[in-house]
Amino acid sequence: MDQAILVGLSYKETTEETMNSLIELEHLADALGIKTKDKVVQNAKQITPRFYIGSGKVQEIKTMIAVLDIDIVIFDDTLSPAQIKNLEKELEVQIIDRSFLILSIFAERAQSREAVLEVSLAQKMYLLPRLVGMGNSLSRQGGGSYNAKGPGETKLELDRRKLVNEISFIKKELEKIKSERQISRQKRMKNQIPVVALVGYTNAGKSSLMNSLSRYLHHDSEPVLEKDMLFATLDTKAKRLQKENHPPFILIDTVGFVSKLPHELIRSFESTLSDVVQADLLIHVVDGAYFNPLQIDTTRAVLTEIGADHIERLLVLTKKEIALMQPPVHEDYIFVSNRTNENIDVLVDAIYGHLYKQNRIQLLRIPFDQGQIFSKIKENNTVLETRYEEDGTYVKVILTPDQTELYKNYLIDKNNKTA
Ligand SMILES: Nc1nc2c(ncn2[C@@H]2O[C@H](COP(=O)(O)OP(=O)(O)OP(=O)(O)O)[C@@H](O)[C@H]2O)c(=O)[nH]1
Ligand SMILES: [Mg+2]
Repeated sequence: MDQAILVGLSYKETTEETMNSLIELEHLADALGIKTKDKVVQNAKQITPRFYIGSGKVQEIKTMIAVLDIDIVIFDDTLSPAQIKNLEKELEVQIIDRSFLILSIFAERAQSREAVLEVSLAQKMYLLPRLVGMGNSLSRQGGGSYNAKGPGETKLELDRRKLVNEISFIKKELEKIKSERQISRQKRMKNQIPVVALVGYTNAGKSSLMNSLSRYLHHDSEPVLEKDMLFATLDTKAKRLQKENHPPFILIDTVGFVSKLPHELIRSFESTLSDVVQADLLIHVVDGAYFNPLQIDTTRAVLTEIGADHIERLLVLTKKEIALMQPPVHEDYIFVSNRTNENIDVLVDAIYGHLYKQNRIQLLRIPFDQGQIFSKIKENNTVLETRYEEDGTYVKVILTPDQTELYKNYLIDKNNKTA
């Protein structure tokens, strides 16, 4: 097992914030099987260009490396290629930064072809600007089959060109997958089934919530993977759920967020995250037992970055049955347990409330020879009252605006009442 020292520089944030960030970094390292032996925080007014931290601190870390038998030093922020090189030379151990760590976890977890491509794209985009001055360390990771060496070309130029080619190849492959995704989304739109996406910090309980909603709504599909692990979910899973006598909705589970998520990742996960951007409603899932308000802020920041901040949001806290107190959240939320199913019913009602705010109670008259219309309405809507008369079946039912348009020929009561 590799042993590491974690290093944070506190210059924009408080020492406490930097320390919290290092605790999270420890979890990230742990996810890769790297053991944290110690954490170092330096308070400074600015970054030291040569080593990122001050040279006195570098010497201190050098001593710790010898004493603690350290293999890796992990920095909480993104280092420049030159800083990595200088630190490597001075400390004689592997130097990595937070982005590299997160990218490595994603690479380890990726399973589907799409996720593998997305992660690989992010890693290559991360590497590209770091090629300069990293000739040596890159050749460790490169090793492709390019032998068409032009005259006078250096290894570096070749590596660079190879990387650029690979990046454009992966982008094209992802485009293809994206267009298939677009088609299935169009199909969904055509059926006008609203989409609800689960978003939130990694390990908050999104996949577990998808499973408890599926259980509650008697959806007999395979449960999705829920696991006490950072970034358990990398692929998008969609399920069509429906409460009895209610219209269906599509529920989407996708990748979790973390603070300082590398931009390369956000960019390469664009097509996966586009499901989130297209959703009609977001369920922002927050860990209610190990509550940390920073995780709410982080999720919001990522949502803004991917352009999903305009979508309506429902705040849901999980792990109610083990929470020791009511978390200090200054807005409305639903506190659920995926273990005991407490308040899952409340959440379902809230989802319907949000999706169908514009629903109205309508009175329809359906002629007897149109039985199939009546069956369809019964299947997808809340029927409040049914009366059989000479000229047909009278149905009092809650309709969406689209359905009202669809059934306008059967409408009796033109004065809409709010559902
Ligand atoms: N006690 C308790 N544990 C829960 C609850 N909800 C989720 N968990 C646990 O929390 C851990 C993380 O749950 P996941 O559903 O995998 O979390 P996620 O948000 O999908 O995480 P990523 O896919 O990694 O982003 C798992 O060990 C779950 O069993 C809950 O209501 N109560
Ligand atoms: Mg998950």
